Parts: sequence; C-alpha cells; structure tokens
Amino acid sequence: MAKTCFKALLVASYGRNYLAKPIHQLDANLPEYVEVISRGRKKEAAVGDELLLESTSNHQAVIQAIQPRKNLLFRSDAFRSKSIAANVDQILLVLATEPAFSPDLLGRAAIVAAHANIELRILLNKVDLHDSLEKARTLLAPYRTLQIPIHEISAKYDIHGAQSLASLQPLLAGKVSVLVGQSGMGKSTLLNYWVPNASAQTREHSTKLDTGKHTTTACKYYSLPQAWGELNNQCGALIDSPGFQEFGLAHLSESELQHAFTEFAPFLGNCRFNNCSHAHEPGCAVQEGVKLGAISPLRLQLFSQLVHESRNATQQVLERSS
Ligand SMILES: Nc1nc2c(ncn2[C@@H]2O[C@H](COP(=O)(O)OP(=O)(O)O)[C@@H](O)[C@H]2O)c(=O)[nH]1
Ligand SMILES: [Mg+2]
Ligand SMILES: [Zn+2]
Repeated sequence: MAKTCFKALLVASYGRNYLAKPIHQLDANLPEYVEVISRGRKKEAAVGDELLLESTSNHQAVIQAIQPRKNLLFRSDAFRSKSIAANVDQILLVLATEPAFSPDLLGRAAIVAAHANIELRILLNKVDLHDSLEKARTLLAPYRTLQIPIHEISAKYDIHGAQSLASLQPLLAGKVSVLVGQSGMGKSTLLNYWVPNASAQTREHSTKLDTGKHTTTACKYYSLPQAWGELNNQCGALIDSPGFQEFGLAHLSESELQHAFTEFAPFLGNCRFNNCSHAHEPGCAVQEGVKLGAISPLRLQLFSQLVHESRNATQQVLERSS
C-alpha cells in the first residue's frame, strides 16, 4: 500500500496507544479508525488533538505532526505529565454529595481552568441525597463567589429540585467539553444520559484498537448527538477522563499560580515586599484581602500549598540533574 498522509482526530488514548478518526474520509480510501503508533520519545498527543498521520498499513499510522493546539489540559508532578485532553471549550467538573468530594481537587481544577483560560462549570451531582447536600454547598461557596457556574443535578434520577439534564444540553451543544472528577462522582452516568450511543462508540473503539492489550484507563472522545444542533459546523463532543485522586500542578510557576487565583488580582503588586509569598510577610496586600473578606482563607491556603509543591518540584529536578 502506498504511503498516504492525512489528518485525523485523536479519539481515544490508552497510555501511549492512540485511536484516531480520519477527518476527510471522502478524500481518500481511509478506514473509519486508525491505530496510531507513537515512535520513540516524541511529544505526547492527547484526546482532541488534530494529527497529521502517515499510514503504515491499512489500519495503522504514525504521527507526523500534532497540529497547533488551542489548549492542553494536563496534570503533572516533577518528572511526568499526564495529558487529559486538548482543544477543549469547557471543563465539566463533576462533584457529588456522596461520596464526599475532595475540596483540594476542586481547587486545583479551578486553577488549571483559569491558567489555561478554559471555561469551568461545576456539576454538583446526586442532589437527591439530601443529607449531604448542605455540606457540599458550603464547600462550594468560595467558588460561587468566584462566579463559576454551579449546576445542581441528579444524573440518576433527574429529579424535581435539581436542574434537569435536558436543560443543560444547550450549554454543551456544538462545544467540546471534558468531564473530570474523582471516580464515583457520576461521570459515566452523565455521559450515558447525554450520549445514548456512548457504549456503542466505546465498543467500536475497543474492537478497532484491540483494547485487550491496553489495560491502562483511557480518555475517550464521544461525539454529541446530531439532533442537538451545531455550532460552527461542529456537533461538539464529551470527553470522558478516568477518575483521578491526585491533581499535580508542578508545571505552574509561582507567578503563573498567582495569576490563576483570579481574585488575588486587585491585591497583587501592593505587598510591601516585591517577592512577597503572601504567607506571613508584614504588609502583605493579599493577606489584607483575606481580612477584608475578598479572598477566602481556604484559597490562600491552597495557593501556599501549590507554591510549596512547585518549589519542591523544581528542587527535585535540580537534584536529579546535579
Ligand atoms: N443517588 C445517586 N446516585 C448516582 C447518581 N449519579 C450516579 N450515581 C451512582 O453513583 C455511582 C458512580 O457513578 P458513575 O457514573 O460510575 O461515576 P464515575 O466513576 O464518575 O463515572 C453509580 O453507582 C451510580 O449509579 C445520582 O444522581 N444520584
Ligand atoms: Mg466512569
Ligand atoms: Zn503578599
């Protein structure tokens, strides 16, 4: 078979094994899906990436290039980073009343979204479980103040008193949204509600990629139903990510962190010391912001924690290379 180059959308990633869907299938005699082999230690691709591929067989190809991205969502520690998704329009952070969600993960997701300039929506799921609802609302209060949209839903029962899932459809239509959150929060339940053929899409991916070989959990791209309508000729999609407990942000520098805490903005530059860490220095304007009630003490605590981790990561890298 002659070598062909073509563009494709990365729709599933299992570690460094990918499945891609050719974009202009009418142009050439291309299969519906191709398995993508990553050669060597090239830059990692992510679900949602547009790839330039070169075929190596009827159903396999190698990456020639990753097209420039609008954004890339990933987490990292000092030495490794894990891609979640690329070219996304919004992050849907799924939290539940039970099991209780991690406020730390919530805080980190908000920082990642602010840093990458991606819209964030919080879906507070399982509001049918009344006993834990107030506690969840309390944990969310600082984020309500930050004007992050919070939707109270019940993915399983879609009950009265919750915002109906159907009413959220216009917020998804035509956009690429990524579902993130710990496992057990209800991401799969939501996906199956909104994309009724999701399990069929998964089965199709699995047969094409022989997923038996790939045991690592995957990020997957599901096209939204055509009936929802289009935006710029796109149906949009939901990207499902494996649940994670850790959300390392070691790749963010201290200054990037500072700017991702958007409510710090009016206070930055007004501290007595130029290199103020906003921890315990006298004349700190950010601390003053906390006293004025403009900054939640929990958010300043998270900032200090993230700065600490960022410095540690830098230190670890230096130690390893010396
Ligand atoms: N009570 C209640 N349970 C739910 C709701 N949504 C999901 N669940 C349950 O929560 C568990 C985890 O859901 P799942 O969608 O697998 O979560 P994921 O790990 O985030 O994908 C399952 O047993 C669901 O049936 C809800 O709105 N209310
Ligand atoms: Mg799931
Ligand atoms: Zn300060």
